[in-house]
Amino acid sequence: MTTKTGCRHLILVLGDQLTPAISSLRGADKNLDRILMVEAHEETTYVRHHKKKIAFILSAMRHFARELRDDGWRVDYVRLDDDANTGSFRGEVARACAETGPDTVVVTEPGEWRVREDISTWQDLAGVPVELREDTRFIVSGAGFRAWATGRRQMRMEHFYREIRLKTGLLMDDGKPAGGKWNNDADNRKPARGDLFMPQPARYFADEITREVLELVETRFADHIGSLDPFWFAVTRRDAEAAFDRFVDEALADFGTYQDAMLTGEKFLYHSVISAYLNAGLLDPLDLCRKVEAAWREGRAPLNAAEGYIRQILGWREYVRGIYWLKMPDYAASNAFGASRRLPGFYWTGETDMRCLSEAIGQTIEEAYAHHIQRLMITGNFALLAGMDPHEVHEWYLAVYADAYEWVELPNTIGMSQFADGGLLASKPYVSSGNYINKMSDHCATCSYDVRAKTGASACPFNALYWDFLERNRDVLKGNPRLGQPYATWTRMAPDKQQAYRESAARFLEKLDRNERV
Ligand code: FAD
Ligand code: DLZ
Ligand code: SF4
Repeated sequence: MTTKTGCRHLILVLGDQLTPAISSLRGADKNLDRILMVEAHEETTYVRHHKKKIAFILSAMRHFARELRDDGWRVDYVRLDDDANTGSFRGEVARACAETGPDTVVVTEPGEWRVREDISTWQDLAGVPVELREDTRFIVSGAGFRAWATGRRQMRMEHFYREIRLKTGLLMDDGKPAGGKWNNDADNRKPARGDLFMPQPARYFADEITREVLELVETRFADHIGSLDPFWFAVTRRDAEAAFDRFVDEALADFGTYQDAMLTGEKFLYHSVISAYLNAGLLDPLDLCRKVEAAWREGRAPLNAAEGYIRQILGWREYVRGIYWLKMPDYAASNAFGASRRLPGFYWTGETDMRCLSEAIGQTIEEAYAHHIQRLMITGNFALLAGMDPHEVHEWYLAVYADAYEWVELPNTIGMSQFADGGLLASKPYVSSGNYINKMSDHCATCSYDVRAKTGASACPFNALYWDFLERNRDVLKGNPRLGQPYATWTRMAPDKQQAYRESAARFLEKLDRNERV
C-alpha cells in the first residue's frame, strides 16, 4: 500500500552506512520508497568530535546522497543548517513521517548502543512501525558471536579468528592455514629506520561539496579539537578503493614488519589508513581481505604481511564488535582498577615534554589519525599507568579519531587499552616502561626526559609509573599468570629502590594533578 505522497518505506541511512549494499536498501523500490539522510546536531556533538571527523562524515554523506540521486533514488537530505532541522535522528524521522506518511520506517541497526536505544522509541513517537535490519556488512552477526561466546571460559580473539578463517576460507589451503601457521607474528613488529622508503596514503583534493562542508564545520565547530587543513580524505567509494589499492601496491609488503614501529615525523609508516573509510561504509571488509590474499598469492606481498593485515580486519575488527554488543550497556562503565584521575589537558593540545606523547597527540590533532601502536602503547599506556578515569579516556578516543564509533572504539579502549574490563578482552594489561617505547621508536633520542634514568625529575615518567601501576593494582593483577615475571622482579627489588620508584611516580602524578607542564 502506498500513501498520500507515494512513500511506502522511509529508509533512514546513517552517516556510517554509506553503501548501496546496506541492508536497509535491500528490496527497496525507487518509485515507492524514499531515503532519508540527516545531518544531526546531536550526532555532531554527543562527544566533541574532531573537526576533521565531522567534515569527513558530512562530506561523505553528501557525496553518497548525490550518488543515490544520480542512480534514480528519491533522497530527502537534511543539512545541518536547514532551518527546519530539529537536530536529532528522532526529530527528523518524526518530521519526515508527518510529511510523507510512510507505512514503515526501515533502518539498518546502528553502531552505537545509544542510537539503538533511541530507535526503540521511534515507533511510538512517529506512530509508524520501525523495521530494524541486521547490519550485513560484518562477517559475523551478533547472534553468531553470541553462539561462539556461549559456554567459553575465555573469549580470546585468536580462537575466534581461526573460526572465521575456516568459515570464509581466507588464507586457507586444503582446510589448513596457508603456510602452516595461523599467526605469522614471529616475523613481524620490528623497529623502523628513518632512511626507509616511506609510502604515503593517497590524498585527494577537496571538491566543491567538501569545500562547502569545511566552511560549515569551521564556523559551527570552531571550538572542537583539530585542524581542518590539510583535508585530504577520500569521501567517495571510488577514491577510498583507489586509496586501498595504493596501500596494497606500495605498503602492504612491509605492513607486518613495521606494524608496531614509530618514527618521529612519520605519521603513517606502512599502515593502510583506511579505517575511517571502512567504518563509514565506503569499503567492504571481506573485499579488502580478498584483495590482500590475492596480493600474497600473486607474490606481491609476503605471508607475514598478508596474514597480519587480514587478522586485523577479519579477527580484531569483528571480535571487538562482537564483544561490544554482547556486553553493552554495562561494559561502558567498567573500571576494574577504580581509576579516577582526570585526563590531563595536554591530551587536547599535545603540549607536553614527553616526545612520544606530543608526537602521537600532535598528529592526532592534525590528522584525526594515529596508528594502532600509538593509540595502544603511547596514549593508552600512559593513561593506564597514570590511573586515568577509563570513561574519560574512552570519550577522548571516541572524539579524536575519524574512524571512531562506539562499537569499535569502546572495546579497544575499555578492554584492550585500559584493562578496565578486568581481562575479558586482553589477557594482560598493555603497559610498558620507557624501554619498550625506546626499542620501537626514535622518540626518546629527542625527548626532554632520559629514558635510561629510572627515577628523579629528569627520568622518563613511564619508568616509575610502570612499577607504581603494578604495585598500586596488585590486588586486581596478582593472580594474572602473564604478570608473574614483573611481579617477581618487583618483589626481588631492594626496598629503597622500590621506594624511589614510588616516590618518583607520586611526584610526577602530583605535578599532573596540579596541571603543571610535564
Ligand atoms: P591498519 O594498521 O592499516 O590496520 C588495518 C585495519 O585493521 C584497520 O583499518 C582496522 O579496520 C582494522 N583494525 C586494526 N586493528 C584493529 C582493532 N584493534 N580493532 C578493530 N579494527 C582493527 N579502530 C577503529 O576503527 N576505530 C576506533 O575508534 C578505534 N579506536 C581505538 C582505540 C584504542 C585505544 C586502540 C588501542 C585501538 C583503536 N582502534 C580503532 C584500532 C586501530 O588502532 C585502528 O583500527 C587503526 O589504527 C586504524 O588505522 P589503519 O586504517 O591505518 O589500520
Ligand atoms: C559521527 C557522526 C557525525 C559526527 N555526524 C553524523 C550526522 O550528522 N548524521 C549521521 O547520520 N551520522 C553522523 N555520525 C555517525 C552517527 O553518529 C552514527 O551513525 C551512529 O553513531 C551509529 O553508529
Ligand atoms: Fe616517551 Fe620516555 Fe622516551 Fe620521552 S623518554 S619519548 S617520555 S618513552
